[in-house]
Amino acid sequence: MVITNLVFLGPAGSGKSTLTANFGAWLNEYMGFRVRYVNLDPGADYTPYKPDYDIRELITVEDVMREEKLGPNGAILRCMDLMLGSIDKILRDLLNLKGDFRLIDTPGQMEAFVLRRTGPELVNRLTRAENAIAVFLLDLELVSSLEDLITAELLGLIVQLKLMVPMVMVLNKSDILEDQEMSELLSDPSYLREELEKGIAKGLLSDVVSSLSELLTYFSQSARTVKISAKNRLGFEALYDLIHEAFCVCGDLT
Ligand SMILES: Nc1nc2c(ncn2[C@@H]2O[C@H](COP(=O)(O)OP(=O)(O)O)[C@@H](O)[C@H]2O)c(=O)[nH]1
Ligand SMILES: [Mg+2]
Repeated sequence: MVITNLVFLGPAGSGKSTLTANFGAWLNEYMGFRVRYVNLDPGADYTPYKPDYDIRELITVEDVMREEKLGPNGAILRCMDLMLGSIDKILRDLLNLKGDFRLIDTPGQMEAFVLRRTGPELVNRLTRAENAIAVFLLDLELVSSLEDLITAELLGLIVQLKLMVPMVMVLNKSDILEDQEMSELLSDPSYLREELEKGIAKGLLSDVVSSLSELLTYFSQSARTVKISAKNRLGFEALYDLIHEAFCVCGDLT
């Protein structure tokens, strides 16, 4: 049986570590899968799961700050470069973790991982050796307007572009989403398109947004989206189905 690599990505605080822990527990308890946990965040104070591989055994933001006299932002970037320098060893250690699922938690500061070389290089190598599916998280608490939604979807598009792997988009913290209209917009891409067109017709949205809506129409068809609560373990079956579907494109989930 082939192992499935799930790489959890998303802005700081979107719930990557919580989802890694709780989706992992769900895969194990309800589906009977053997789950291996990977922490790639050298800045994590705490992980809500017990890592089978922990980058902090190699590099920590705290050590780099002290040894290289850097602030937290400089140190996380330096850590990414150090990780790139050790990428062969990191990959070897990851591939040695056998099981059904490898859940890979990434740095809180997504841009440090995704926009620099480390993230794309690691995911690319993982794909060449086995497979990888990106699980991109968005914090629903931060999405309260059409503009927020467009920004969020574009961010997802950038992640997909940088990593070039199948992606599942997860709208997290659905337990605190109160806005019904936003909820409909999120779950129905054709409704989103209609609302965008109405806004454009009324002159509320700029030409830029009009062009972007074309792009997002394509994107919302190609990206798979699911609403979940990482904290309350809601929507995990739908998430599993989407992952399964995405995996069937790139591998063989049996
Ligand atoms: N209400 C709610 N809070 C959540 C959920 N998922 C994560 N959180 C909270 O959001 C904060 C950031 O979560 P964390 O997993 O550390 O985010 P990360 O930076 O992406 O790893 C923590 O306080 C979590 O308890 C959720 O589904 N619902
Ligand atoms: Mg985290």
